[in-house]
Formats: sequence, structure tokens, C-alpha cells
Amino acid sequence: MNNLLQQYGLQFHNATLEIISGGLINQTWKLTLNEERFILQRINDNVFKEPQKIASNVRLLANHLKEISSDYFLVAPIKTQMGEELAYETSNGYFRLSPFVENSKTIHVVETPEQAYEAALQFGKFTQAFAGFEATQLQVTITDFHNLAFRYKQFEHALRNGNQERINECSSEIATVQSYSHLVSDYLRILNNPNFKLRVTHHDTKISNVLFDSADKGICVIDLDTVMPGYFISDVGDMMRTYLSPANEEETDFTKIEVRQDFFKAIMMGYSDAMKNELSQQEQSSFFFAGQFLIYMQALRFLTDYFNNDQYYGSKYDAHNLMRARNQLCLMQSYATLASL
Ligand code: GN1
Ligand code: MG
Repeated sequence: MNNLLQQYGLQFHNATLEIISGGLINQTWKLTLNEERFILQRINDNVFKEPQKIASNVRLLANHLKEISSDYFLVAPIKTQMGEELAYETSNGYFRLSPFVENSKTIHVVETPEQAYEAALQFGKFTQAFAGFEATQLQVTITDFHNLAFRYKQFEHALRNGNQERINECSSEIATVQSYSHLVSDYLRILNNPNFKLRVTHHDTKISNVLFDSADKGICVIDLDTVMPGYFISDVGDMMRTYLSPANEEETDFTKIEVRQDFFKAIMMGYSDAMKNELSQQEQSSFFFAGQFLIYMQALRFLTDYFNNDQYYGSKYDAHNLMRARNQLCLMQSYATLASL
């Protein structure tokens, strides 16, 4: 820690470090040094093979805001004394230090439609802030991250080459996943449809990536690692996936999974309010599809990882990723009831 902080010209004595991560990939801490507070993050370079790309993206975005004199609040990393956005520590890899946004809080479960609205508004405002920026200038930090056709191929590959014992016990989950494969074709049609625009997309819109004030109003979004060119179905879809049900992907009692219609409306309204002049007619009528697309992709990813011996997500108990996949398939089923409303 000393080595790391020295790169920022900071001293570790009198410091406290508190773990705050809820994510599966990066580790996050709150660091307090004397009176000053920071967020410290270790970047998982198994997943982000070239962390410099993240730094380059954030720099491009910050420069754009400066150029257009935008007052959009982007939480950019603090630079090391060498002027780098990332600090490298020999035995632990890449780290990033950001200012702690004072008077902000994060929440981990969406409890009210107002919170869902506020979060959707913030993610919409984020993309909207870069409406005049050519998204393809951004580097792709994880190749094919939200490419559903690629995720389906990975699933098929795992079916052929994965852990045979696990595959044998999952015939029912496999059949369910295959029965939804028309969603892959729907997705491919979107890629070829000029009415769906490639924009600056966050790609990780879980609720803990939004900072709220004490009155539960959104302040800004954080965690810009997966900001890449993308489609609005990614950001809206992951909000549907993670805000609609009071029980999250870790829940093993599936009777607790439920889809709250008023939260669906709140996400749609929040996002549309921020992106009013941006979304095409066809995009506006694809909010429901966004949720299907993302829940399905996550079910595929968990099941694939189960067949691949939990290489990517890890597991805390036997069949953890199978339970996560089942959970997401159950969510898909509940989500479908919205279509008939
Ligand atoms: C990962 O690390 P975390 O929890 O923010 C994953 C997301 C998944 C999520 C599922 C880089 O995000 O795509 O939706 O797990 N991020 C990466 O919990 O793979
Ligand atoms: Mg993340």
C-alpha cells in the first residue's frame, strides 16, 4: 500500500482502508487519509487485459467535456505524480484512485421506483452528455462484452468442450436456454438496423454504480471501466435485470424473484427523460426487448461459466453458477409477464 500511495505523493500512515466492493470482478476500497477520502480500485487484469484502454477512454471523455464547456460531472481518476491515470504495483497489478464524492452514498438494493427513475436518469444523462462525441473513438476494453451472438457461441463451445458431468445434469437448463435463441437473431437485426445508434455506453448499470445524495436524488454514475461504444439496450437492459426484482442474482429461493411493473415504468421514464431527443422511434419501442436481451445474456454467461468450471465468475459454493443461471432463467420467466400487461 505504501508503494502504491507513494506514486500519488501520499503517505499511508494514519490511513484507514475499508472494503466496499459488491462486484464480482474488481476490488474496491474506501481510503481515508487524515481527513481526506478516496476510492481505491484494483483492476482485474484477467478480465481487463489492457487496463490502459480504460484510462485512455476516460481521458478522451474528460477532454470532450472540456472542449464543449460541459458542466457534466465525470468522476475522473486522480493522476499519479508521473501523470498516469493508473498506478502499477509489482505484486498486485493495476490500481486507480478517485476522489470520494462528498455527501454521496451508494445503495445496493433498489427499494423504490423513484430510485430506479433517478438511476435511469443518470445513466441516460451520461450517454446524453456525449451525444456530440463519436463513440467509435473509444477503445474496446473487453472485446465482444455485450455481443449476444458471441455469448451464445461461447455457450455452444462450452457445451462441446466443458465439464461433461455438469453438462449432463443440466439438460433442462440447456433446453430452456436454447428455446430463447431467437433473441440472438433479434439482436443481430438490431446490429444491422441504422435506427439503433452506437453511443457512449456504460455497460454496467447496476444500482451501486450510481451515487445518490441524502434525499435519494442521483448525483452521477461511477465505474467507467466498461464504457465503450454500445447500444442503449445494454444499459437499459442491465437496469431491468438488476432493479426490477427485489431479489438479486445471488438469491437461491426463487419464489422471491418478482418483477415490479412500476419499476419498469420508472426505468423507462428516467432514461427517456434524459435521452428525449436522442432515441429513435424504434429504440423507444425496444425497452422491453432490452431487458430480455440482457437477462438472457447473463443466464447464458453464468451457465457457460458453470460448464467451464467457474473460470470467470468463481464460485463460493458447489454449483454456484448453476444457481445463478437458474435464477436468471426464472427472472426471464417473470419478466415475460410484463409483455402481456
Ligand atoms: C460482473 O464485477 P461486476 O459485478 O460489476 C460483469 C457483469 C455482470 C456481473 C454479474 C466485467 O460485473 O457484466 O453483469 O458481473 N462484469 C464483467 O454480476 O464481466
Ligand atoms: Mg463494473
